[in-house]
Amino acid sequence: QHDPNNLSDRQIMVHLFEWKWNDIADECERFLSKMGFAGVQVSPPTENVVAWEPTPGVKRPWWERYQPVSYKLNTRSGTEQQFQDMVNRCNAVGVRIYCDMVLNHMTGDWPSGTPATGGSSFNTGSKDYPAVPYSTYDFNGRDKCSTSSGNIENYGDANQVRNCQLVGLKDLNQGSDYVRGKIIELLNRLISYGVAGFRFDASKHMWPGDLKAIADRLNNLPTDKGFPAGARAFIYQEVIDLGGEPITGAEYVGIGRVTEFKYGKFLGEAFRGRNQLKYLKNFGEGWGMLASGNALVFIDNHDNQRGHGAGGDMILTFRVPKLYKMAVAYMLAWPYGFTRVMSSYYWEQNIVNGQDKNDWVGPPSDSNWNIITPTINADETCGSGWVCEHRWRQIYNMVKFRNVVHGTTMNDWWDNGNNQIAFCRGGKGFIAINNDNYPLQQSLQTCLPSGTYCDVISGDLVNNQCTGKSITVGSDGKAFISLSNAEDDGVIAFHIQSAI
Ligand code: AAO
Repeated sequence: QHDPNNLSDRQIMVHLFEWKWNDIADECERFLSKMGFAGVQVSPPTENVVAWEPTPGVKRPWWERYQPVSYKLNTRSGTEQQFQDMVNRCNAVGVRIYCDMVLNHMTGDWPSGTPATGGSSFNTGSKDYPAVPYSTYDFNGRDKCSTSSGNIENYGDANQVRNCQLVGLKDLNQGSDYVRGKIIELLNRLISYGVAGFRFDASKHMWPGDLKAIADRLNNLPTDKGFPAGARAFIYQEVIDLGGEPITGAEYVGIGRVTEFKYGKFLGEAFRGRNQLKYLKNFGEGWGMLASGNALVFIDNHDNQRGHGAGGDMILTFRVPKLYKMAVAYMLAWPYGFTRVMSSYYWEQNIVNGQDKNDWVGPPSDSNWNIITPTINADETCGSGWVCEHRWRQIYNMVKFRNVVHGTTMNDWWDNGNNQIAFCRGGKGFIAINNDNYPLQQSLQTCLPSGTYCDVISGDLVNNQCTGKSITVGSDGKAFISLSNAEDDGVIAFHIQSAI
């Protein structure tokens, strides 16, 4: 189902990667609701392996959460009780919770006695996960996977990709009624708590027919948690499709939305100068991407911001802040897909031969490896190792922009033939971006009523005054836009609610 079950005036989700449930509940109440965020993608809630030191020097990596041991809701993010409390508190302020669900597999190989975050035991040699329970019969075996390693060796072979192990992770057989039943039971439990939707991790590695059978048997969202009668869980599936492989995202659009990885890669290329911004005039379907209503889009995700997944070195992240804020602003102003904003923690990179040796580093944590609560600075930004891109003014003000212009189409496109662009949204909002190495100085058609507007990138509208730049729109709808390439930000944006 493609509808995020969002309030109609809230159109953006944020991925609070590795946040604790209590902290997310606080964030819903003190910030996300106020700023108009529709929902939060939370890290996998299911019990996972405790990866003390899988290889020397690697301790409690973030990726341990993608190795489930059971369907108990006990992780470094908190307990089942805390999870339920978060869902209730966020729903109460109109912010939805979307869970990252690892349904394709269980753990990789671990020595016996390896602990799990909820205290469950498991045996990877015999593929026993008694806390679910799953046993060896519930996994794809030699009958289905023909590679000598038992792992996916060739993404050109769709059968391998679905029936063999992804990087050694024990591959559940979603074709089995029993496995389907366990997965459905888990998802329905989350739905009963008030969860509004799911990210299906590693969907490429599951058969679309199996996912459809599972999705069809989910319960309606509960009316006693505030959802309208008959509402269905939102589903978005992680399928990396950059072209060139037999499995396509299009195979999955009947079930729900699909992560459109071309989006962030193409924008990365454009803003990094491998392409020109003028070509973004028809960004979306015109670029060979999924239909807008089938796409979940983002600039970076938790994988490709650290070299996992897909997109390579073209992906923009918080480490190139000026370009990143420009790309996020473009995404949030552009009418395509349902948008997701990434919210990261910081880690020190150690690049050796083009690869980050620290790509495993987990979230900020104390000496007992408990995740630390983000601190909030006076200017709304985060501390204690949390980057919180969603709390950067240039980003949260564009969240508001997207909400304000929602329902309109793009009009009055302008470009200078290179990397200066501007466009309007149906009389409600205007944006200009300068990614050339010279100033933008131009009188442009804005589509907004005459008046004075605050630029929401350099500042805010406070007490009927602009704390940053202001822009005057004349009776002809034109405004003089001045945006130097030397400024901190390469964007000017304003909308009807930033009018003085
Ligand atoms: C960890 C260790 C492993 C160990 C394993 C088992 O790192 O060394 O073997 O445990 O003990 C995360 C981490 C993994 C981690 C795993 C489990 O990223 O490192 O393994 O948790 O703890 C594929 C999948 C995609 C997946 C992505 C990372 O298709 O689903 O790999 N993403 C999700 C999650 C992710 C998570 C998992 C799945 C597993 O978001 O966080 O893994 O739950 C091609 C294919 C893609 C494929 C990539 C990477 O992409 O098309 O489908 O993604 O390769 O293998 C160009 C191409 C592009 C290509 C890309 C990379 O960009 O155009 O198509 O190059 O070659």
